[in-house]
Amino acid sequence: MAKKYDFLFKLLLIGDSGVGKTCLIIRFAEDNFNSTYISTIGIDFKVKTIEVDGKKVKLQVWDTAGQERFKTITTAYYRGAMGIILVYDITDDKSFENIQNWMKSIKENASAGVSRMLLGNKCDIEAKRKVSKETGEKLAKDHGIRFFETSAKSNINVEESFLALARDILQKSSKKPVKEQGPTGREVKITSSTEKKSSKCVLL
Ligand SMILES: Nc1nc2c(ncn2[C@@H]2O[C@H](COP(=O)(O)OP(=O)(O)OP(=O)(O)O)[C@@H](O)[C@H]2O)c(=O)[nH]1
Ligand SMILES: *[C@@H]1O[C@H](CO)[C@@H](O)[C@H](O)[C@H]1NC(C)=O
Ligand SMILES: *[C@@H]1O[C@H](CO)[C@@H](O)[C@H](O)[C@H]1NC(C)=O
Ligand SMILES: [Mg+2]
Repeated sequence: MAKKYDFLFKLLLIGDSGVGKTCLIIRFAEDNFNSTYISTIGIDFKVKTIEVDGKKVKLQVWDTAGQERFKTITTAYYRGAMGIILVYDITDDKSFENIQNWMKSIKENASAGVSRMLLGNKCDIEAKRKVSKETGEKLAKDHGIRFFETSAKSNINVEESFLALARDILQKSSKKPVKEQGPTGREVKITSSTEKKSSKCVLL
């Protein structure tokens, strides 16, 4: 039997409580959205296998609780991550200001070579926007990392952003295919049927 994947990457999502980390992961892994808010307790993960430049890449995506009381548990997972996705909510100034603190947490607790990416989520709610796209872009540029505005609800830039991060990690790690099976989970192979949704926050 052919091996199921060539690479296994561990990704981690961090950011304030309520910014939409869990919804982004559910949109990415299951292509679903449910507006009922169930705040994450501690840590959780989902897996999805995607194809990046002809390679099968299994992504193990760790979802962290944004609530302060879980900080000790969640920071313990930073070290094993190859990619860390920082998420804020474009309708919530405070969540954007806190990105600084999340960056500091990465510096203190993650591996030195970790790939980072910044996401401004909930870009479907333009009427309540507090953080301009330019402000988000500038912060990402200052840190030399990728930036996307996303919507887990309207499915904007979710797959695109995960794919971009996976590609960055793939290009960094090169030539280290995994030999054995990782933890079991749902394997979903996606084909590149990336249909572009027209929206103000689509980055071209
Ligand atoms: N309009 C809109 N609402 C969203 C979007 N993503 C998430 N939400 C809503 O925001 C709320 C919080 O989403 P979660 O994904 O649970 O937030 P979280 O970052 O995982 O929060 P914690 O688990 O507490 O850290 C829920 O009510 C979601 O329905 C989005 O893209 N657009
Ligand atoms: C959304 O999630 C809640 C809580 O799990 C559930 O009760 C509800 O039925 C879900 N809604 C839909 C449309 O699936
Ligand atoms: C994260 O970093 C802080 C500051 O260096 C340290 O006190 C804490 O123990 C670290 N946490 C983990 C889980 O390593
Ligand atoms: Mg959550």
